[in-house]
Amino acid sequence: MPVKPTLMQESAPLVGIIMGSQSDWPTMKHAAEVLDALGVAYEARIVSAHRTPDRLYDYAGSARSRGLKCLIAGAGGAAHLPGMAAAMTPLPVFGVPVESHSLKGQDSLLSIVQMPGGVPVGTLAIGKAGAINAGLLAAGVLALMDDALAGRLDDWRAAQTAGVAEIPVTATS
Ligand code: RP5
Repeated sequence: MPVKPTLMQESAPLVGIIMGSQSDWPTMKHAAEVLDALGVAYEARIVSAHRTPDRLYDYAGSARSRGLKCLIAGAGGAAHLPGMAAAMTPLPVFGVPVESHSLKGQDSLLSIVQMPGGVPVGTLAIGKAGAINAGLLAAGVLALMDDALAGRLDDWRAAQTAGVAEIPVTATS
């Protein structure tokens, strides 16, 4: 099966999307899609706290100096990635608990959310909703300093509101 590479954007990335495994991408791609829709430059990388600790050290340690403004980190199971990233960068880190097979992501959620005071990870919902909202939060942070992006975010929210029907319908099969 042909492999579709992650979208590479022209401008320098402002958001780093990292995940512990290729298997996290079907979840984390939803954060990328939100950033694409809002015109926010990002990069996506597989960086495992357990399997590639040196890559994590290099990535998180250089994130700010490379111009990134925040990180979105997704992992499942014993999900140390967001917390370890937060330990090594002062950038805001948004953690996405990826749904695991055995415990349905409750393990991921608890291992990401229970950070000690002083090393924050802004933890989102388990799975797709969390990834989408991490993308929106990252965009919201950047929009504080970018009026054009703030306008695009307003438009995105208005479109979402306009897309909600007032009257429910029964689907025909
Ligand atoms: C974690 O282990 C990853 O974030 C992933 O969610 C989980 C399973 O990884 P794979 O065994 O599918 O590579 O580190």
